[in-house]
Amino acid sequence: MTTKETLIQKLTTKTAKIGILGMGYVGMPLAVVFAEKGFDVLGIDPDKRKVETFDKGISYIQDVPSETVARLRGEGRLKMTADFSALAEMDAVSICVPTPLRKTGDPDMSYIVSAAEQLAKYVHPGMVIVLESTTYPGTTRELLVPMLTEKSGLKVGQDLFVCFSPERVDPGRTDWTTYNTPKVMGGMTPACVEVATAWYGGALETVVPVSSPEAAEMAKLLENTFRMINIGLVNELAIICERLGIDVWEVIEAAATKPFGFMKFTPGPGLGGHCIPIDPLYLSWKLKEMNYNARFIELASEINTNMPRYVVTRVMEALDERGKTLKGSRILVLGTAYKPDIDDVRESPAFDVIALMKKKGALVEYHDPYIPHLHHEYEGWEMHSVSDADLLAHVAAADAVVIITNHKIYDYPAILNAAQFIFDTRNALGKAGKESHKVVRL
Ligand code: SAJ
Repeated sequence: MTTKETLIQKLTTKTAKIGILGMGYVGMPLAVVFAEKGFDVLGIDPDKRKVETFDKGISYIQDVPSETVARLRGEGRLKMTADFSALAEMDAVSICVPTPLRKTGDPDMSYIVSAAEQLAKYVHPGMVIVLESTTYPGTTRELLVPMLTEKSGLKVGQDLFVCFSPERVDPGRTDWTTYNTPKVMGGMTPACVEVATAWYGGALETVVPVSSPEAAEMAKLLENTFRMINIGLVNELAIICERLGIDVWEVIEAAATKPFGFMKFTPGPGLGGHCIPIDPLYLSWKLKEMNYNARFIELASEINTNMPRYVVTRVMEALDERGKTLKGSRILVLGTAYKPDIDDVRESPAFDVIALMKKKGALVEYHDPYIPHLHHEYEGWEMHSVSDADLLAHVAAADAVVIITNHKIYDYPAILNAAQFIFDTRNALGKAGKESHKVVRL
């Protein structure tokens, strides 16, 4: 049997040893899916605290229950280590490491590079490697493969099989999971796709092969750039409607009654999260290298990035109309997570709104039931959430309440009743907000 046939046999009989490099919000759910389907899985992560927590049978990932971790660990089907040398024993490895932005706004490829450096030490014939981290088109072919083959001399498509398969994990979502979300798979060669499909197809519901790693890398960027640009569109629509004296929320609801050819997005105080604000900039960065300026992406990103400043300007204008200045006013920000009903603040526009209002002399507090503490990475300030028990008292005392994140858990009628004035960036108050003289909406 050829190397490929032997590896496919190990994968289809689930005797292959699976390594997941990077056990975060992508790697851990993927490791669990493979282990649940009968593979022998080893999670490899340099963060010893993650390994220690795992070894106590505790999950540190919101979407993976601790009982699942404890059970799979107890059955010996899922283990974790911080020791990269374990890669030498692996037949199949998924790379699920972060791809953030540097402070300069350029892609930070350091996690992929260090993962590839570790893998290069232990890569061997009869191994399949799948990169899942969102990145610019060309990363697999131009960066990962050379690092894996230059020293080892392995031949891709013969004794080493390499693919790109974009992660589509949406933390907190329960309808679409790692198991049932279709998985795009782009291989360096047809044999690579065949091997990776034999592997992932044995655990996930649907694998969608494409012709190259670049096609798979670009598919992911299209998915999230599509969202970022459309959010930018409705954010600009909110600015336009305000100037025209038209209710943008009514306009969007009306447009959303169109059963085809339209997809609803809603305006907000800006773009948060570790995907939408970041992924499109990986694409525009790559294109700049080729002297092509992705104007759509740049413009939408500019509009989204400016939304926090626009919100603060609108709050200033609304206070002015009420005979108050932002300087010296008590402001209560409601909701600082980057989207409703989760405990993640990464890139949250709340940071920008709060920082801008502080700079203008406002006395800013916040409440978020999911975010007890805020630390501004660049400006260094720290804040603690107002307690749930004191929330309504602080609402009443504030010259302006600014709703940034519309968590479902809030008692909006009580907040509306207690407040002097509310600036609602999410239409969280709905019809009651539209009809109240105490409320201005984005
Ligand atoms: N946002 C708006 N208006 C909208 C939608 C989102 O202002 O109409 C804002 C959110 O408040 C947030 C940011 O954009 O600050 C991103 O929101 P998101 O709903 O896109 O949530 P994310 O960042 O968690 O995106 C993830 C992505 N999943 C993956 O990359 C695997 C994205 O592709 C999903 O479509 C999205 O979840 C989802 O649908 O929940």
